[in-house]
Amino acid sequence: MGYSPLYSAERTDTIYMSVIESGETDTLISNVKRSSVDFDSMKFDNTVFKAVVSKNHSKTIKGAEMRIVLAGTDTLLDTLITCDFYDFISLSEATGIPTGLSYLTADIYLSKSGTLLSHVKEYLNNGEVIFSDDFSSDLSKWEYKSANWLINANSQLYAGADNKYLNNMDDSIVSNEFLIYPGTICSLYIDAYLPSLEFIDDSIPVFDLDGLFIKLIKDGADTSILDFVSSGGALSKEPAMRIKGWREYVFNPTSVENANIFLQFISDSVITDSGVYISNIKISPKFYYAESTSITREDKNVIGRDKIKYSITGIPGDVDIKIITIDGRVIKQYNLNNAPSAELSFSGVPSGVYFVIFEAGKTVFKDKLIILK
Ligand SMILES: [Ca+2]
Repeated sequence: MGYSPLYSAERTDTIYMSVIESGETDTLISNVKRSSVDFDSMKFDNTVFKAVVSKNHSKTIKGAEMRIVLAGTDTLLDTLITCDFYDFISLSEATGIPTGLSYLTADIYLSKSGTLLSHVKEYLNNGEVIFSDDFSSDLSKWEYKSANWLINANSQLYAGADNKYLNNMDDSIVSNEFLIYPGTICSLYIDAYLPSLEFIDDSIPVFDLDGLFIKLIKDGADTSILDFVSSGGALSKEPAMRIKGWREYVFNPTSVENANIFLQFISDSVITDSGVYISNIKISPKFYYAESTSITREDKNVIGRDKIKYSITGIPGDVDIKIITIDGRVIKQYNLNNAPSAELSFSGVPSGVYFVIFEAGKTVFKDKLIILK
């Protein structure tokens, strides 16, 4: 039997081959595993973008071309790395400052000889928790509820009355709308007391009749069940079952979508217990950026320098800069608008101690310099 082996070191980790014996002729099966890449970690704090990218197999991709694009309304970073791709590629790149965006996207394009092998897109939000409620005050973060949803004295949300649930309940509560990103993590802290088994006529055990559905609504229509915290299940010796702790769900929409959390408590017509209490809900993005503010002098050593450079990050708008003497005289003044850096001239300034004051709204930064000439 003659055949040409498939050779594609860049696209595959291993080519699995097997022969199926079918009597008269043999059939050769090959299984080609495609290379794919993913972000292991990603950190973006509006001055620098740091990422570690790995692939799904251990085969080295020689001469890999990896393009990474970070974009908001404008492209903040578009970099091409050409290298032999061993286990991982890490990069650290200076970036611009995003303003007023609800999200950024980060793309990896992995190519070899102009052929795209893998593309992955991730979303970064602006560091805010997407949705959270600790039920410490009211239900203002919820846009709809049927009767029987209450917050108790321990700041727990539950369905029922007087810290117990009732028979024949079917009560829903829907959160305000929020944005979800691929990889968004939803955490709920639950403390539940439910009958472990329910008996009808003292003889027949019945499972899963009372409990809380946790659902996700996407774009106001598409509802999926994340969990059902319910009675029954384990054959416990205890008449009541306790479920306590954080429960975590990962949302993976294909792009940024509007969503709501939908809680629905149901019970049958016999046997009740305390019920399901929720003390915290947190929904956070997988990746986010933090808008940090800093003014940094680029050189520690200022001896013999006529010009001193500062880099400014995360301060949009006007920045007033004053150079003052130790006795408070303003000797130079500058005004910058949205500048990423400032170069201050000390030409003609005699040796001595000076303060450089940066003011931008509430942000004040002071630097002390000893000028020696
Ligand atoms: Ca029941």
